[in-house]
Amino acid sequence: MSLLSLKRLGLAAGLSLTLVAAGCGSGDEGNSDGGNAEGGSDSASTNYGEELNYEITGIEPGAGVVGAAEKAVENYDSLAGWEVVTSSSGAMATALGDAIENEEPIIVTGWSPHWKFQKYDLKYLEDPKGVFGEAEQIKSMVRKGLEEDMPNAYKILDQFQWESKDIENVMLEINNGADPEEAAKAWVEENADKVSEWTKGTEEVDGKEIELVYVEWDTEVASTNVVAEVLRNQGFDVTITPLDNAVMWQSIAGGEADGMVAAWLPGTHGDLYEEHKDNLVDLGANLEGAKIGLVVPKYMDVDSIEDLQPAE
Ligand code: PBE
Repeated sequence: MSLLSLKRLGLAAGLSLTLVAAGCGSGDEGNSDGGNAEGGSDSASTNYGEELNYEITGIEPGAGVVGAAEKAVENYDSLAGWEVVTSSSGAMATALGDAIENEEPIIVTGWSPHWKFQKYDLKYLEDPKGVFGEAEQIKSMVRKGLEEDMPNAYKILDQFQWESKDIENVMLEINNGADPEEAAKAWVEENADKVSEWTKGTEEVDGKEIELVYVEWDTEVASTNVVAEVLRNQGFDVTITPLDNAVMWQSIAGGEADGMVAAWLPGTHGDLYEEHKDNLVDLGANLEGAKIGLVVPKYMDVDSIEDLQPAE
């Protein structure tokens, strides 16, 4: 679907809903029965809960954003009786695309950077209780002993650092059908200046084996493939292994894998970091300004989690 027709969809939906969109956002906490029967005087009066069967479209069960969404269900009266349905990042993206094509409501566990914000008109629902946290960093973690064993790889992982627009370019290419390794290769070729900052002060090696671990989230597919490509260009024999989130952390702390660039902190993976921080090496941020939350198409007449209606 073209961007133009998407915009038109959004506009049509926006117009038909404007009439009922008066005065949003008065925080009526504790008033859990303030839903459908109020005549639309307060928050958005479309009962999306009913239309959505009180379901939030989640991703992998181990993802931090799924845990945060479950916490939101517990903490917001407006989400009483809702459920976070887990699946995979790919299934979530498909469900989002289908809903937008049909101009239907949907609420997903979302995050940025992500190509979906370039492809669709989306918004984060306001989170007045701060359950999803503030802006985050994506950090790199390596196993203890890597610096001594592979100083050049350690230095590259330590120096790896880019911006949202960089990773989003790679993500968009992959979403448009490029093989992740090819997309990474192309980005590395086109961004030689940036890459040379990451390899600065290192020497090439001769086929030394290194294993990076990640989770198959779109962000991490992009970043891990780019770092792998840079290491390959320096002579490393790189394996990248997709794992469940908790297992990814465990494998670095246990020294089975060498490194990862997929740690979302301080919030999203805060509990995993606390559990493993004494057994790994924190190399700091590789990206600033990441974020998680509940994400909806802009044509939905809802701005805050508190505007939703509980199941009863
Ligand atoms: N994510 C992408 C992950 C971190 C990276 C937001 C889906 C999570 O929720 O754990």
